[in-house]
Amino acid sequence: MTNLLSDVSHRRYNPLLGEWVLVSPHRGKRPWQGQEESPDTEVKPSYDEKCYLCPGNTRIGGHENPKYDSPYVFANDFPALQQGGFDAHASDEDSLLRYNSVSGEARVICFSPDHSKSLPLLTPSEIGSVIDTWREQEKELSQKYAWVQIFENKGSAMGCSNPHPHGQIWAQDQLPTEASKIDENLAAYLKKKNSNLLLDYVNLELEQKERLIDVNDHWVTLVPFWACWPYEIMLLPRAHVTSFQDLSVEQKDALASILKQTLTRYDNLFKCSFPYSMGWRSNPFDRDAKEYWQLHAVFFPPLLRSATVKKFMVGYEMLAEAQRDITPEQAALRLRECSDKHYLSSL
Ligand code: H2U
Repeated sequence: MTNLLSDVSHRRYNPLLGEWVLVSPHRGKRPWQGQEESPDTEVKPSYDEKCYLCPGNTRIGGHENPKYDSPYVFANDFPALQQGGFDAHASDEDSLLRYNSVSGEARVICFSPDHSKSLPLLTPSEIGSVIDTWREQEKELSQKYAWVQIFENKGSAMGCSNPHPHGQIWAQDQLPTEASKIDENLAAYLKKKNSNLLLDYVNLELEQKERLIDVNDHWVTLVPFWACWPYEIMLLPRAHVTSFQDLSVEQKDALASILKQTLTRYDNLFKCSFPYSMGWRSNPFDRDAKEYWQLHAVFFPPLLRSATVKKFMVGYEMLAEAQRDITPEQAALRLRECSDKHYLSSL
């Protein structure tokens, strides 16, 4: 079937979001005279005195970072979410001018004290410490909030404001829009098939093999059948795991290892520090959702043909439906063919 889909326009269905994506494989050959990005190939110093996130430096709001030597978390100095919300009733549900209050927190996590690193350049044990921090943060914030969003914007092409290796954690008292759609679709699948959608999906991909990138005893990275972004990736556990709280030591170590392996392939694809927005989705914490949920991460990188040519989600995508050029199968093949030894390690 995917042979047939490799050269003709077609639509694919994303069962998590309940949305379609238009796939146009033949468009990869069109010329490009538009904007080009500056690839991030700069080798940075281990410490930058001007960086707001380096150990010992003063942040923009006047707070001083400790001289940390492992992942360091602080409350975002410009939080998008505030604790307590505001003291007013939500608007009438039928109103065209609908609103409600929201309460939450936003934190920043520095992955490493070393300014020159990124996740794939850390050792598996250092990545393991980042995973431990994600788990601790999730544990604490899930006591208070329904949704804990762990994410990373990497590279200026994805709006990252600082080159120091870091991510963010936002938590809020109600499910945000994407999480709500996914929760509904996963619950509906369980009701209809008496099965867990993402466990069924990972098993199907392990059988078909066409969209896999890396596989180990506990985890799989793949380009989802319904991917929108050219080199979009999904990282899935092979067993039923609903949040970071469920991870065994073996699963955590295997996660550090597959993150390093697949993110190294990303950097090797265009020989640059590969930009992306990535994020984890754990089960919501305000309901009994464990049976139908499955912990997973998604990576949305903007680059399309080279380190300088980016995919724009504009016109048709903003007005009608997401669209992609190369097929997910072609993207997975290209990533599989990249070495898992980082190009900088041989310089
Ligand atoms: P991004 O690179 O994804 O923008 O994340 C960096 C975050 O760090 C951003 O949300 C925060 C910004 O508000 N920040 C501080 O809280 N303090 C600072 O001194 C610099 C940046």
